Amino acid sequence: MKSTASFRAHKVVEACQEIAGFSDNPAYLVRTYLSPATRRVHDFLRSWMDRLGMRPSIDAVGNLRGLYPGKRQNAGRLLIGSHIDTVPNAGAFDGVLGVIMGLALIEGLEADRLDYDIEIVAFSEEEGVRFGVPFIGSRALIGDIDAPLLQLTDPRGVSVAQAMESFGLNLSELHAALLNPATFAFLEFHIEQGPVLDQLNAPLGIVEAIAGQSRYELTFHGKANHAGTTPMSLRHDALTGAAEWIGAVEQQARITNGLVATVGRLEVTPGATNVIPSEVRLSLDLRHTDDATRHAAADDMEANGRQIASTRGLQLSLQKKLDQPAIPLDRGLRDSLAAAVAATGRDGHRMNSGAGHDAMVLARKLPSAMLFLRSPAGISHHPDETVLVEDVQAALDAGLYFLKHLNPP
Ligand code: HGY
Ligand code: MN
Ligand code: MN
Ligand code: MN
Repeated sequence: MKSTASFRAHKVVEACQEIAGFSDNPAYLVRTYLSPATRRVHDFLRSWMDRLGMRPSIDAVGNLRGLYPGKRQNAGRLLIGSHIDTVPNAGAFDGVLGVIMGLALIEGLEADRLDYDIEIVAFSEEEGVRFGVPFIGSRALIGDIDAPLLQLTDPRGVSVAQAMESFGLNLSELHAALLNPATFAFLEFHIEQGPVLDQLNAPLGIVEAIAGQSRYELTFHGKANHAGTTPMSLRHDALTGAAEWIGAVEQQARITNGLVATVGRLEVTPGATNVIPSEVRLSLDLRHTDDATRHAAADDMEANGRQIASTRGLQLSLQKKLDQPAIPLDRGLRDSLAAAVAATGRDGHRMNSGAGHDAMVLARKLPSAMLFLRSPAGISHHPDETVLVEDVQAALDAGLYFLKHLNPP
């Protein structure tokens, strides 16, 4: 007979796997901001929240939120949550695990209702896939939704504001999406999405700081011409220019300690076998836990891009899409998480996060903490992304201990 804790851990994994079936594409898991599959996740979570008496509601940007009141008035509120959108060809646990963990912890309290309230939030957008900028969900809680963001358009030309309206959201209610003033902390459970815990054979990680991230869109402009008649010396090939630059970016990241650089998206125009590419649009994603290092690397890479472009008779245009500062998480909460992990007999590894998370947005306004669960084989943003049931159980045990020993300010 499985123990209640083990039963609950299995239920968390099964819930994430069931939600992974709610996709915008039948061939692989992808769920972007306010897509049709989002509603199915909302329905799944809403019925769970209803069973817990949490009166779920959807805020002005599509976050699903539910409140589990404490037994004392004015004892403050702890926010727990993560995101329910995904990257294309995603795994089943990135984001949604942090929402399900919150609900499972509330169930784990059983009769032990806490003094303070717990609010669970399923952030509607964190990855930035549909509109190119991340964290629309969590930014609404700190009042960081501005007109330029609402005017961004997706590849079909639909703006953020139009997407919200078609989803039935009411932008005039943006103020109501702000953090409740009684909220004293934010806690996000998340898979590590990297190899560190797996290599240490450690189940849990306490996140000290989250790396800053820069996102750019670059376009190399060249000249289309006939692939068969144009001598190599007379070409202005946008793709070979971009390729030279991408190789240099990789080389610079390899020699800069702690820097990671990724060109994840590349579009070639006109994209015909027998035409020299006239234009290449590509993305650049830079991460580092030190902002000055990240900014210096970005400046170097831009300068090198311009140099390559001018040598090859190309033009380079570059647009900064995101500059998210690195952010330390709350020392007190980190220590309480470490104590909770130790008290439940596991070792928690203190580490930084190379991935961005909603906690880095909330941490701008609120003491925030993250507990990582091991990513077997360090795989994420991929269908093979998974978690170990025993690590989910370890996180639930530590999470319950943390909740019961948390003293609101
Ligand atoms: O890109 C990231 O770091 C996160 O997975 N959104
Ligand atoms: Mn992700
Ligand atoms: Mn995530
Ligand atoms: Mn996150």
